[in-house]
Amino acid sequence: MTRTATSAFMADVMLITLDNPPVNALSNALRRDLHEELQRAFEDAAVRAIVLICAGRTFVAGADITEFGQPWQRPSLPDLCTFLDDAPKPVIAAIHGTALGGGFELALACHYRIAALSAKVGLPEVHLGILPGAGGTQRVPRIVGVEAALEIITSGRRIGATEALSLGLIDAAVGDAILRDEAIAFAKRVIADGGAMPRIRDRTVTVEAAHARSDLFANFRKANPHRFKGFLAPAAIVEAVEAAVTLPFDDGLATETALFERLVASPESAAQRHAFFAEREAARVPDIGADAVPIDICAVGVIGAGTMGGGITMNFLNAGIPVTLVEMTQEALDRGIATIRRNYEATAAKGRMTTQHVEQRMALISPSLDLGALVDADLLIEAVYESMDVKRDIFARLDGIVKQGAILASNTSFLDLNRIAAATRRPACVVGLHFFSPANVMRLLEVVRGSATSKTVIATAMKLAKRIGKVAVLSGVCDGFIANRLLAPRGYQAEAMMLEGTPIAEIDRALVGYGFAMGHFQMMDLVGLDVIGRDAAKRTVMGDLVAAGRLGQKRGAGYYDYDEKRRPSPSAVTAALIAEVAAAGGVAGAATRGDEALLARLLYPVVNEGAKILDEGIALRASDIDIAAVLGYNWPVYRGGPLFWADQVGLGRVVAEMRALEAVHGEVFRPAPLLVRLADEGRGFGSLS
Ligand code: TC6
Repeated sequence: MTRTATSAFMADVMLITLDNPPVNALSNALRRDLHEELQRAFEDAAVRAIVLICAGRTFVAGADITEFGQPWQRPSLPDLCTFLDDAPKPVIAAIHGTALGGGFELALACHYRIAALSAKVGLPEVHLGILPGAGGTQRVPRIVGVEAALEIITSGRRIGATEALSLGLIDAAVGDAILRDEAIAFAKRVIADGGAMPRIRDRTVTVEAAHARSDLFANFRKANPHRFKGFLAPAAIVEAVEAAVTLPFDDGLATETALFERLVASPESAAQRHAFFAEREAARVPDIGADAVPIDICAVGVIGAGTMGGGITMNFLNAGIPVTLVEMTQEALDRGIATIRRNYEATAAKGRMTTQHVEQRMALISPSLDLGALVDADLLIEAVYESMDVKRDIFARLDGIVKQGAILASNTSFLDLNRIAAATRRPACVVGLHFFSPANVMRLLEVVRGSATSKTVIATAMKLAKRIGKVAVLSGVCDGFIANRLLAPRGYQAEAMMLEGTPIAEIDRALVGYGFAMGHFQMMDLVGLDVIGRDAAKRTVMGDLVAAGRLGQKRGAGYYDYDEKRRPSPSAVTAALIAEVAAAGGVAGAATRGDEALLARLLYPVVNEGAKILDEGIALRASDIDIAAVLGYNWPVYRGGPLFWADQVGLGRVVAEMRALEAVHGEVFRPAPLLVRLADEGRGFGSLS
């Protein structure tokens, strides 16, 4: 068995190198090997100081998440940190890449930390529904104070070396190339200065200062409600940090361990871990291997400077890739560019970027009214009006203009990509790149594979997605692709229940209670009812609302009435319209009441659609469908996505309840064959991977 930790002795200093690719996660094997190496170094009289350093691209990126849920093998990570805390000689952590979670906690249990200037540290456990369970909640407040610790641990943000140095989280920052030499030199200085072994656990100043401020924790919760809603971990983090203030160090650690154990066993954490791996798994396309070499994307062309085109453009500017932005009229072009600038300036005003960065990004745009300006682009993305004729026309024209090998992408959200591709003589170069609005914010990118799309093009799109900070999910061609098709039934059911007499506020409340940021009708009002395309031939509540000038939040009235602070309240006008439309359509039925019944009605059809999408081969795997819902539709991450959630409910129960709904509401609730098969076999979607 290869050892994951090895030692080399260099005059007084033992250099222990951790080597567990790809990210040096603290697996059972690594902890055991590290413990043995440390033990040897502690016992060797010739060793006077120890440097912990990592091979490969990063310092330790955390505990090994794949081993969660199994009992710890000894030494556990907290044991290892205590072992370091009790070390009889100075230990120095030398950090490059990212020291995250348990990796940073390991470094915090050392006496000193030296980092490469490009390194980042952080405690991102909150994103996995857990807390730093190896002393992080006890040590960080002892360094940075309680308020800063709460902010760092509940946000999970990564902290660059310079900031970490100013916060005292590390003791030195040095050039990347000289980290190893500087760490050894640091160790030698420590030896020369008498071998001091400062332990963070012994620091008391900051936690004692918090004793008198009992309101600190309540205030933090109040100031950050969005971090707490629905999630278990942030509240547990606050409790653990509070223990750092009120209890001696070892008792605080015991509290932290108990909270960690509770969280790691929770369905919420299981769901968040599922999302973590789903995000990474999505990048793998089984039939695309090393033979499909992605092409370099050095210049991009975007056609259409509207809301989508502008947002898409920003992704590339942010990644330093120049964009030629083409519109039909000067006015539309100017408006689009002004919007991009305004977005950047708003970010700068919040202190999240400098004005110099704003100008650098804006300078990467070449505006044009001429498709001919796209001749040198490696990738063209069409983001114009959703009309097959318009799109086919643009693709045919682009075909005559752009260079050989360029990729032609459509941002269509539902049109048949194969028909668009057929308008060109190079369908192998055509792909769908479906961004979600706002395109510069939402992390999902559906990469739509047409029947002729080449492997090179798919490989390029998947790689590019990562470069621009998106999570790519591969979709086959169908109406709505994965995410829109998946979520459409939720909207249909919301509207059906509305006509049957269920108050829209109750429907929305059930969705918000489940964990969505807002309900279906609130969402419609936010987007704007005039923006959402409707079947003009059919009388709908939405159509009537638009006709009455109730366009949504922007007009202070849509499904709801809004006050000047944009707070919604039920509208008598809407209620009357609903009753009229229901009567005109002859809608019968009774109101659905109670969150459980409402959620079954709203969300089981989504699960069912997911089963169909999977069975038809539109999605590669169940976890792709989950991550598309989480990242494209803000499905609450602590539910893991619709299929993971259905597994947790139990597919047997889902099918039984759907059959009961089918008896009342008809075919739309008929369980899909895959769902029935899995339920009959007592399996879940998770068993398919
Ligand atoms: C913790 O520490 C708790 C402590 C308390 C204990 C009491 N474990 O993201 P990438 C895999 S919780 C196992 O594509 P990047 C990942 O699945 C942990 N595997 O690379 C992928 O595998 P694949 C707290 C892990 O360069 C491969 O490594 N730490 C882990 O874009 C490459 O990953 C975190 O939450 C892990 N901890 O980003 C940090 N981490 O190739 C989580 C990664 O088979 N990790 N893998 O698909 C990250 O944020 C990023 O991976 C990164 C590297 C920034 C380290």
